[in-house]
Parts: sequence; structure tokens; C-alpha cells
Amino acid sequence: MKFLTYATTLLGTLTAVVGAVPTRSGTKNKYIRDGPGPCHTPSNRACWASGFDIYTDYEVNTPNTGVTRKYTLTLTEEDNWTGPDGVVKEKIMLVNGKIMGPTIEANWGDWIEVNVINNLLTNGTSIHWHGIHQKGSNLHDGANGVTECPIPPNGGQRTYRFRAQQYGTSWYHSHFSAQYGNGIVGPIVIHGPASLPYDIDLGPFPLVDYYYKSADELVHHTQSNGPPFSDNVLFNGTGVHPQTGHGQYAKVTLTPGKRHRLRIINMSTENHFQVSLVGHQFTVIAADMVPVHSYNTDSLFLAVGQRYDVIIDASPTPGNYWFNVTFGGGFACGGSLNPHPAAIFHYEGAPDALPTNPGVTPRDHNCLDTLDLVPVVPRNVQVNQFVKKPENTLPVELSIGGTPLFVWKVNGSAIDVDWGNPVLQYVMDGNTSYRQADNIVEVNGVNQWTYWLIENDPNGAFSLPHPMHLHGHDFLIVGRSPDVPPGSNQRYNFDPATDIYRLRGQNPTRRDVAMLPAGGWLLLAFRTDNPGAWLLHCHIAWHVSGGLSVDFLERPDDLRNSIPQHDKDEFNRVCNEWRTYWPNNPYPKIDSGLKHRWVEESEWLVR
Ligand SMILES: [Cu+2]
Repeated sequence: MKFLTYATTLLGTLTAVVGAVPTRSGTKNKYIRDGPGPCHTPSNRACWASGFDIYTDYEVNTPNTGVTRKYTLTLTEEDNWTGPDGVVKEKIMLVNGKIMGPTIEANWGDWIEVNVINNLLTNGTSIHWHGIHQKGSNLHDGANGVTECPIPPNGGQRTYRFRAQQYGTSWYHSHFSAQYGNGIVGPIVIHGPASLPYDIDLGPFPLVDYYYKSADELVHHTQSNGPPFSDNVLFNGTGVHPQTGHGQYAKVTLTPGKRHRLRIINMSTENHFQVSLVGHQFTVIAADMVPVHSYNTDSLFLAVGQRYDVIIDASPTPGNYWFNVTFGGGFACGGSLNPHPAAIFHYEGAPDALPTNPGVTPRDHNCLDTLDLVPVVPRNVQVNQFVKKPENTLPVELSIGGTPLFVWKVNGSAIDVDWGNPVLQYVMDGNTSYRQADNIVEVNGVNQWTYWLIENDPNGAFSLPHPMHLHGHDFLIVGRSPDVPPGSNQRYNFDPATDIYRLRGQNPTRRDVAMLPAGGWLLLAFRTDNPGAWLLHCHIAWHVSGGLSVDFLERPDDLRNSIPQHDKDEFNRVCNEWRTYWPNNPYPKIDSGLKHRWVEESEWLVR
């Protein structure tokens, strides 16, 4: 499409394109005419258009562009596929024929319509638009077993339609078991105002852990073993094999003297990354899809699913610089068999060469994300309203010793969705006899702040940090247990007598993924302003596969009464097709169904 502002080559070396953010003049392209006003310039990115700027609360006010951006994502699978670092993978899944799907791109206020065609052979699918609030469009959230039945394979399809009410950087991924780890991912960019000026938008920079085994084999493995190190790390879909040297470093071109916006996205299944750019600082302007007051840092910790929009000032001596990924927390939140995962930031005009300065290892973030982000549009809550009760406490526990060996439970129950009978079926039928394994937490009250205390097995022998992701909302991070390294023996229960003073209600960090510390607690708040069935889950694919999720059923009566007839019809059509397909599926369901099994038939024959 003409309006795309990023060019990515096959397997994706990232290329800056002139005019990365559309301007009003100089073209007859519809995107640009309906896009930002003339006030949105390199020196004033805060302005967007008449009546809309960085201070506009997008949950209240969104431009009415009348534009719909249409995309088609076709999913396929291949055997014996040669990956970017030269290793042949037995199984891979592709979006539009590529390992990294196309960037879904729109302007703030546009509608986005994505037709998903499932040409996989035996797997269903559903595509989740991570971070998108889906206000009033819960049935387009793409959470199979919750908001829809999976789209059946061999040509099944459905169209997702939702509003770009927010703006910023995000990604889309399959929510069918661990399928996204087989390659069903891609970036989302919604153009809007920014909290700091910049000259050039470099576009999305997806980072992902990369494994030579299929995600399904890894789910099977992690049901009775610890998580394996990734075989490699890919930057914008490419990377170099640490031993053979096959493959190419991702290369990002900087223009000397210019300020560049980079949209860093962690699309991993398990690896949490510490990122740094030798010789440069990052100026952070947004976290997930929340613009923040800018601040400078030498390194950033990106939990699985998190994004940071940063400005990189190309003022150092022109040359080539390593963009490094390191691991912290004693590998409690991931590691890689590639000891030095990296990409190259190359200055225009400099010789094409490998960087020479390896840089210094950034400080250990200990698997914790920063709580010092200050959102531009504030949200304040009365933290003294918080009273710990069983109803607002979500204990996370690792259950060891059953079958499978490792099962993750919240509130004493591991989620295990029923693909053919999603939660929305219950809602539409007015049936409140939910299955225990749907892990429903019903939330009522209109536009009320609700508080959720997640306690990470403080009495267990063993605890790991978890990146918790909420659908349908951004949450406020109202509090967290004291920071200690994940390997520490320190355990923290929430103690109202002392911990109430740790809470922060005045415009705390707000985003859609936050770290739950090992052996500690996290207190989140969201407002009941979006009727829907919204998952709160760990974004480590192996853990949500193992059960680590609840399903907030927010205002079910309001939800039932607000579903458009067209959405009901499509829900029923896809479910009928899935229910016809499923009895003929050759592979059994072995996990929660949220993040299916896809292994060689021979493996089942030997069991
Ligand atoms: Cu987890």
C-alpha cells in the first residue's frame, strides 16, 4: 500500500525512509490528507491536528478520520525451512510468506480491518492485537477460547475490525497455544503525537528469541523441564549464528546530526532483554502505548510483550555501533546460546564495517521493569482505598508433581480454555455456569477503579518473575514488593500495615505488561470502563500454556447487551466451522490452549 512509511527488505534489515511521518502537503494520498495537521512537524511532534495533541486523553477523545486501513494476513507453514542464521528448521509458520509479518499501520483514530486467512494444515488460530483496548469490540480481541473459537485451518478466515483509539507501538500475535513462537507475529504502529521532537521515524524494531525446535516441542519440554536458552536472538527478523557466522546482522541506518525515533518491541516467547546502544543514550518517550515524559537512560529492560519508543540522537562521531542484548537476573528471565546477540547501527556516509567497540555490559536490571515512568496524561487513584481481601488477591503458584510435572495456577486453578465453547458463548447465552478451568474473575461496577494484588508464591520453595499482561486496558502499577534479585531467598507477602506506604496513586507508571517479582507481589489497578472478557496472563508462552492466567469478565450484562449483531453472527459462523473441524484434528490438546500442540506424529506413536 502506498501509505506505508517503512520499507523492510525480506527478512528485514530496517531502513529509514524519507518522510517517515506523513505530512499534509505534497501528495494526493488519502492517508496523508486525513492524517496529522500541519502543526505536526519535526520540531513539534507534540501537536497532531486541530484539537488533538500529546495532552489529549485518547480514552476520552480520538480524531474521527473516517478512514479504514485494510490488511490481509495469510498464515502458512513450511517444513525444512532455512532460517536467517542458516539453520534448517523442521517446522516454521509464516505470515504472508515471511518470518515477521507486515507492519499494521494506521493513524490515530482510523479503523483497522484485518482479514486473517488460516492456511495452516492442522492448527486453528486467533490473532490478538496486543495492547489495543478494543473498547466496545471485545469479540475482536483474538483470544481463542475466550472471545472466539479458533479460525479452523485449511482456508478458514475471519475479519477483525477495531478502532485505533490509542496510538503508539505494539504488535500482533497468535493466541492459539504457543503458536506465536512458531512465527505468527508482526508489528503494529499507530501514528500520533509524541512527547519530544524528532526528525526521522525508523519504525518498529522487533526483538525476538529464536529456537530451532518448534514452539510446540518447547511447550512439551517445559511441562517437565526448565525453559531452554534460546538458540539465537533475531533483530527485525535477522541475526548471525554465533558459531557458523551464517546470516546477517540487522542494520539500522542513522543520519548524522538527526534525532531518530526507534520503536523497540520484545516479541519473545520467553527471553527478557536488556538493550543498550554503544556510545548512545536512549531517550524514552513512550512505554507500551502510553506516552511518557521523556528521560535518558543507558539501557532498558524489556519484558516479554513490552515496548519502548526511544529517541536516538545521532550526534556522536559517525561510524558503526553495536546495539547489544544482554541478560540479567542470573538468567531467571531468559538467556541465549548466542553469547553476544547484537545488531549494527550504521551512520550514513560511514564505511560499511563491523563496529569495533564492544561496549560495556549495562547494569543488571534483575528482571524488573522501571516504575519511574511518568505518563503525560495523568491518572490518579486513592491508594488508601485499597484493602487486601481474598476477592482482590490473585495468588500465583507453581504446582509440581502431577501430570504434567509443572502446572501454573492462579487462585488455585490453571486456566484451560475450551476452544469450541468460549467464555463469550456463555455470556451471549446468559449462562453463568462457567467452567472452573475458564478461571473467570467477575468484575462489576461502572467506571470504578478495581485493584488486583498478584502474589507470586511467597511461601513456595521456588519462584520465578513473570511478565503480566492485561487485555482490554492499561493498568496502573500501584505498587510492588521491594526490589531484590530473582535468585534471592527474600519472600514478600503484602503486609497492609507497612506496604500501604509503598503504594503510589499519583500518576504511577501505566502500561499493559508489568513484571511480577519472584517471591514478591504486584498491585495493579484498572477502571471498569470496558465491558468484556479480558485475560490477565503471564506472557511467557510456556507459562500461559501451563495455566498462568485469569479471565476478568468485566460487566457481563453490559457486555451481552452491547454486542453488535454482526459480531454475534461472525462468532457463530467461526464457532460452527471450528466445531465441525475439531473432531477431525489429528493432534490432542495438551495445554491451556492459550499460547496446541503441533508435533511429529511419530512422537505420539512412541508414547
Ligand atoms: Cu510466567
